[in-house]
Amino acid sequence: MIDMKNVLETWGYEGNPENVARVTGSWGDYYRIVCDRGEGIARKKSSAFRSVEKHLMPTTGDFVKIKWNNSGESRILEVLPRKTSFVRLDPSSSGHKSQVVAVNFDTLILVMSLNENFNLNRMDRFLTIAKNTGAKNIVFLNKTDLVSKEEKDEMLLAAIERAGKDVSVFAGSMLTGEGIEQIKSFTGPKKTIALVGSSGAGKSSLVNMLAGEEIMPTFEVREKDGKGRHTTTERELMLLKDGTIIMDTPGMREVGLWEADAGMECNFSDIEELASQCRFSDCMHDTEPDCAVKKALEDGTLAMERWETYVRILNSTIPEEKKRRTSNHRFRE
Ligand SMILES: Nc1nc2c(ncn2[C@@H]2O[C@H](COP(=O)(O)OP(=O)(O)OP(=O)(O)O)[C@@H](O)[C@H]2O)c(=O)[nH]1
Ligand SMILES: [Mg+2]
Ligand SMILES: [Zn+2]
Repeated sequence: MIDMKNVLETWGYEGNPENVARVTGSWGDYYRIVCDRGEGIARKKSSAFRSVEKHLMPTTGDFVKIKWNNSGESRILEVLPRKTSFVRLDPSSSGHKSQVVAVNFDTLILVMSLNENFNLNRMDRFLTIAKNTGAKNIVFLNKTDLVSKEEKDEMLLAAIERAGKDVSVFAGSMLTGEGIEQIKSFTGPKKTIALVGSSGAGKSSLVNMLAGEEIMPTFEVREKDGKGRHTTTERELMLLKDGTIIMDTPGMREVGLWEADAGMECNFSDIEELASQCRFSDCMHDTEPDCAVKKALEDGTLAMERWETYVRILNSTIPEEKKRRTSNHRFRE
């Protein structure tokens, strides 16, 4: 028999578990919850959420206050403050709405495969958000079995360099198990790990490898371009036998930005530092004299590709953020 008294604690909750549950999945208006009373289905108490913004609605990974119902649907009364959250722009809203990808995680793993999916600019865009969350960030370069040792080393080195010192980057294969030990050094009881990345990168394969069994369906990528088929369609929070709590998410083609402030500073601090050395504080880095950015681009100390990434990222942040930060940048797109 499972010790029902401490269920919520094994799902990562540290406070008083009375009337608290964790959301482990959601389908439309229905949520799957787990708490010390057991596992159940819940819906929002509508009057309690009438004026709550969309990104603060209950979502997979949340701890919520509930009114438990032993014989039917429980009611969600309130979302408890989130320890961490990974939020992106909702691509369908042309940049006006945010979308919560994962909440209450201790470690965020960006899974990127070493085939056509490998893209350092995309990694940058993920990390720009990830560096804001306060969680430990990992980049896992998957599918080493598909590339030569030299190719692997080259891509690994480039990714380590680009990710910066606070991010752990390693490579491996969820076909051969290479790299799983390194990932396991971040797993363990009561720790929540969230997986993000493109469809087909191998997020669900990683879950299965950690679980030691096929608990998530996976599906082969398209042969012609290595793109995934969006096999995982809902976010799901699972408890593994070793006590690790893991969240699998559907693949994201791209990640918009939101609240990218601090992340931007630490990821592009060299560029911000450069821009601060221009003669004019409102320099457009165009025709102005003594422009430090232009000079660095000319003498090669700032790579054009990196500058363009920076401008493109600024271009995808929320409108207010964009206005404030990019009023002095000229866009190439
Ligand atoms: N060769 C090779 N194939 C792998 C590796 N890891 C995963 N795959 C395969 O890649 C395909 C996609 O893997 P999934 O785990 O379904 O990818 P996903 O990131 O969960 O994709 P979505 O659920 O669509 O977001 C599957 O056919 C896996 O078997 C690896 O290390 N090497
Ligand atoms: Mg999947
Ligand atoms: Zn300038």
